[in-house]
Amino acid sequence: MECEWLKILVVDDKMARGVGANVVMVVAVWWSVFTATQAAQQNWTLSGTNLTVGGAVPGGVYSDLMTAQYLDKGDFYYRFNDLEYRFVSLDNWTYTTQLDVDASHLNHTRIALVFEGLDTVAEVVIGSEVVGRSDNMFVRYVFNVKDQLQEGNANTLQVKFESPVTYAARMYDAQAADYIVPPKCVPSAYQGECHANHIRKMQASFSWDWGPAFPNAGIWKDWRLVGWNSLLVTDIYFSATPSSSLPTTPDPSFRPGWNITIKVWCDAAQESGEVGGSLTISLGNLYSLKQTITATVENYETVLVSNFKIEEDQVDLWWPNGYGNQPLYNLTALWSDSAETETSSKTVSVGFRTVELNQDYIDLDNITKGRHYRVIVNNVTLFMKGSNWIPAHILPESVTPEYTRALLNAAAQTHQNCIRVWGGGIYETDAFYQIADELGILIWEDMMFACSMYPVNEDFLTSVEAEVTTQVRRLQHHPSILLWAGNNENEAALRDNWYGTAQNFDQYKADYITLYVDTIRPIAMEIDDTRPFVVSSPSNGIKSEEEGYIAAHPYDNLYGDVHYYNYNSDAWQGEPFPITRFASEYGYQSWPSFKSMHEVTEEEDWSSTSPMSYHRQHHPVGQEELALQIGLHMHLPPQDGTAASYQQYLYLTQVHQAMAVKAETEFYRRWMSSVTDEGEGYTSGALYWQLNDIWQGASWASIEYGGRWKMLHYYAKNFFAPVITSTYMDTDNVKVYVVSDEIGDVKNAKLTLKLHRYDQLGAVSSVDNTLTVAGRTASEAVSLNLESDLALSTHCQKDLIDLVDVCFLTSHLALSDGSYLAPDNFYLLGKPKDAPLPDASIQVTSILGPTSSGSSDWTFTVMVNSDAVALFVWLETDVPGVFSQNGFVMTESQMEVLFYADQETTTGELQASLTVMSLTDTLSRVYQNQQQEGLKDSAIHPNDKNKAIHPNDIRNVFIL
Ligand code: BMA
Repeated sequence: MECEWLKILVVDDKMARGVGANVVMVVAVWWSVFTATQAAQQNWTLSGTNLTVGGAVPGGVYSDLMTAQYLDKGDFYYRFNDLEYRFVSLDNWTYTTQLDVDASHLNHTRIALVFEGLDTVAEVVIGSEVVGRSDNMFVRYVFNVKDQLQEGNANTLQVKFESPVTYAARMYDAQAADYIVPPKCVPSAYQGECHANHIRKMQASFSWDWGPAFPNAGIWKDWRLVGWNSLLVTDIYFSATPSSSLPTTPDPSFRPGWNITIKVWCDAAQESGEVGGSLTISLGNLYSLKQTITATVENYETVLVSNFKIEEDQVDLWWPNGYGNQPLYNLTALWSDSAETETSSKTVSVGFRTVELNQDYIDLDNITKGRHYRVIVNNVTLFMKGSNWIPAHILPESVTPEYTRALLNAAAQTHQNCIRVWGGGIYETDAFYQIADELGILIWEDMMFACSMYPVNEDFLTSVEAEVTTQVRRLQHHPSILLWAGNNENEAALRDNWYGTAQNFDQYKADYITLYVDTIRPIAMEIDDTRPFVVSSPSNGIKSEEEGYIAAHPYDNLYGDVHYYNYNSDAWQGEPFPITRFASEYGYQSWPSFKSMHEVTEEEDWSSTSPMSYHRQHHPVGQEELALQIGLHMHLPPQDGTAASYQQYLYLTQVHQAMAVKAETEFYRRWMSSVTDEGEGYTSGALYWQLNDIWQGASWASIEYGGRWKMLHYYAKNFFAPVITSTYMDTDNVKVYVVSDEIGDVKNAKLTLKLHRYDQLGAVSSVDNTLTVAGRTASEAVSLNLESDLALSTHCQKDLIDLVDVCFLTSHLALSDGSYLAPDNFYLLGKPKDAPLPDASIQVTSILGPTSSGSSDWTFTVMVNSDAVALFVWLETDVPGVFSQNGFVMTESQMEVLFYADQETTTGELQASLTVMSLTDTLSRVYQNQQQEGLKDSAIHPNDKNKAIHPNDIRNVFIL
């Protein structure tokens, strides 16, 4: 046969959508049925009961029905549409297309349909013959179809999806005939579907405590029909070990040699036996070698191996964000058959770094003090600063690489160097990890198992084996991936009987070990021997393993990581947070801005107690906890159905969240380099829960759905800064810590602590200290007595108000030349609700720009003026972009803030929608309401000591 040489690009979703070009899979084969472009342009229909519409592949049923306007009640996230549209997930859906095949195509040894992802339970049919089945959203399926195809376009391909909800229920019932694998269902507050743990699908698609249920179906990743005679390159493994030890202090000029191992996984045209050909490996312009290889094929697969060395001084180290650059090198594996008539190749980008999760005893002379849980990159112990990632949309097809990049950029801009991909979502897109590689964000990668027990029948385990194989092979080469973790919270759930497993503990424990220890772990470690595997998060790490994988106290502060949530005590004042080795989850809820809520609500919804607010609050008693937390420090405005009071409520939730997570994160950073006599301390990481939102609702996120920064995200920019000051009260003493993640020491730094009165601009007194800021150390810089050192009673008298309610502190750390070494920080000695907070009048007095800065080509300088001290000053605009700071405290009459617009913007456009508010606005509202309601005589301004309590004041509801 005459050979037609078709060089085609078969690309992952990132490439298809035009993002960065580093991970490009190039398949040049003798013949291929569809190029990527053809595959993408192939027409599909989607059919359900009594309905046929156009289908998009890759895509999903919900989106197709929306495009076809069959879903006619508006946006997916509008009001109660998650319930309105739930019927979609209860139906079965079929995608259909016609495959046009030339006679010449049919001669190839193997012809296969390759699906990078099918969501989830489907039968793949050509004509009337079933060619394959899927039951796992995370598996790459390759179905042989040579015998089912015929010449011409009469090849009808159907992918028939069963409702994920009914399938999960069927599996649950079948399992329950033996014993129940709980939880039976999510809490009713989730408004979700049951039995997500019985289907290998995004667990959160059945609902979570921050998101809706949209159990989707569809061909959610790329697919192709391909014919070949030899090998197709599918994935590349990359291992680089330094040939000499790295220094423990980073030295940019140190560029060691590396021992490299490459493995190339291939799909073979034949089922078994030997295949001859050549493998060419090229690594940037550093290395290229063609080797002749005879590969042994088993079950249509083979792996090709190549070892080589990179000499010294050839490559730069890849560093996490904040510690250096992220050089990436293109690695290409090219297979050619012996006759050199058929080739297949793939290019990925790789980086040179080492990672270790160190669990040494902290004190070899006293091992009861426990073990470290610290991340060592390139031989340097680094504090992990970051957050937890959930899916960026409930429908994966709705997430663009641009949006992913915006979210990860926002993490990098706030000094985050580690993000945990949480186990109830998806193994993220290629674009996600590529962007993380580029930004230097280490990825703690959970396997997708969360908050449940899971079945361990043969079918389930077989499916999980394929899942782990698919995903670890796909992702292994990314320098950003720090570790694999088996599951989210299932060790703790089992130990603490979250789902009523105690009566049959031994059974569930055995199942747990079967799934994570005996099935997932060996596969992951066999494929990827370059990074650690931990069985669960939280866990005690090695200690959990020693205790048979279900530790007696999985939340032990002396071992492993901890998830910590407490909504009932006073987080602002540093309630007793755990002195853990690694805080991998902690957080507090808030609501998104009014601008976000406005998009999906109607006026009748604008109250914290409206049915809509409860509908979007999936965390049981979350609204009450939020009210309690706000009431501890501020005044909850009466919810009178007006936009203003609702807006103030939303704002207060964000203030509360920002302050609480600030206090907790500073606490963890303060414990970085010290330890108690019992061994608590040496905290090595703080990953707050959670970075991003899935929709507009109450959640722990610091970034709203759509990308708008909440106050917490602005605070993260400060509390994760490389060097911070952190103040707290230890009985009568004010302690100021300086925490530095910098590698080197900084001499002659000047720390200034200022005392301020709420009713007076400027400081009333201040204390200076000169110090050396030690690198990668947290230490107490000063300890001052409020009375003797800061003369509290001299400066902070006012009527009958407590001294600590009249004054507050700010801290400043500067270099000897006066420039800032750390962001300014503040510490409230008392509670704002008890403070004589003046009615500040805050104005934006000028907007200058735009100019070009490193952050944006449209950077504006916004001057904010106030006639009085103001807390939590909050700027908002409709123009997409971020401020240099927000939610700040004004102690001077003027503040300069930069605004970085995402798009071309004029001063007029920015000015038109720019608003400013502060805590005073919520206080005066309480006051006004008291007056309106005839409480004038008894109602004193809430700033005054003898204030009356407003009927809606939270103090009437809760005993504090
Ligand atoms: C954690 C997570 C999630 C949850 C969050 C907030 O424990 O693992 O399951 O969304 O708490 O409740």
